[in-house]
Amino acid sequence: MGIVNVTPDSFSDGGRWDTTETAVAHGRRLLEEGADLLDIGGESTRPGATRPLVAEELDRVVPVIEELAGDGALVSVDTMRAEVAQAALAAGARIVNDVSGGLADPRILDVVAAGDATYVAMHWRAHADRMRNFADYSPDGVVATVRRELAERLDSAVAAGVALERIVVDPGLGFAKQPHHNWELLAGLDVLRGLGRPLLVGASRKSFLGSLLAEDGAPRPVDGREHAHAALVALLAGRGVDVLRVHDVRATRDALAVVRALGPGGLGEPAPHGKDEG
Ligand code: PMM
Repeated sequence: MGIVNVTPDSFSDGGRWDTTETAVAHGRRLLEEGADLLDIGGESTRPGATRPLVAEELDRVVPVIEELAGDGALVSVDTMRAEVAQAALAAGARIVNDVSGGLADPRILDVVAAGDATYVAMHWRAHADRMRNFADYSPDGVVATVRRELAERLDSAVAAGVALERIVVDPGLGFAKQPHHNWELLAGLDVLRGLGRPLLVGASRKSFLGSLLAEDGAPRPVDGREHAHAALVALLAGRGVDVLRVHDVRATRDALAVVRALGPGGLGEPAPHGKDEG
C-alpha cells in the first residue's frame, strides 16, 4: 500500500504532494514502482496536529481519488470521517482506512457497510493533539491491550453491518505509543493474528525508527529511515503481515524480492535458480 498524503503538514511528507496534480503524479509513480494499492489521505495524524475542516479534507482527497481510481488503481481513503468516506467511495475508492477504528465518527461504519467496502480498523485512542496522554498500557501490557481493544473495534464494526471478512486490523504504530510499545507490538504480531483477520502494518518513516537510529540524542531525520524500514519489512514478511503501508515502495519491493529469493520461511516460492549458478 503506497501512501499519498495530500496534506500540508504530515510528519513524513507534509507539503510534498498537497495539490491534486502533484498527488496524482506521486500516486502514479508509486504504482510504477510496484504498489498494489494506494492510500489517499487528507488529514495529518502527526502528534500534535490540528484537524482540517471536513470541506478541506474533501477538497484534498476527492479529486485525487477520482483520477487514480479512474486510472484503474485500487484506492483506499485514509479518513476518520463518515462524510469523507462516503464521498471517497462515490469517487471510486474501495477501501476505507480508518485510523480510529470507528471511534472518531461511528457513522463511518454505516457508510462502509452500505458501500460494501473493505475496512481497515486501526488501534487508536485519541486525536493527534492529545494522543501522547494515552500511551499507558498497564496492567496487561501493550500487546494484550491492543488485541483486546481491536477485538472491540471488530465487534462494533460487525454490529454496524460491516462483513467480518471485509475487515483488516492494524496495531497503529506511533498512535498513542511510546517507541518501545511499537517494538513490542511488532514482536507480538502473532498475538494480533489471533484475531483471525488480515494484518496491516504501517512503520514507514515513523519516529520510533528515528529514535532507534538517533545519534547524540538527535533522532534520525525522516529521510534517513528507509534502510531500517526495509530491514523491518524483510523480517515482517515471514510473520504473516498481509499489507505494508509504505512511503518507499521501491525499497519495500526490493526487500520482499530478497525474502522471496531466499525461499521457504519467506514470503512465497523460491526464485528459480539456473543450473549453472551453483
Ligand atoms: N499511519 C499514518 C496514517 N495512516 N493508517 C493505517 N492504517 N496505519 C498506520 O500506521 C497509519 C495510517 C501516519 O503515518 P504517515 O504520516 O507516514 O502517513
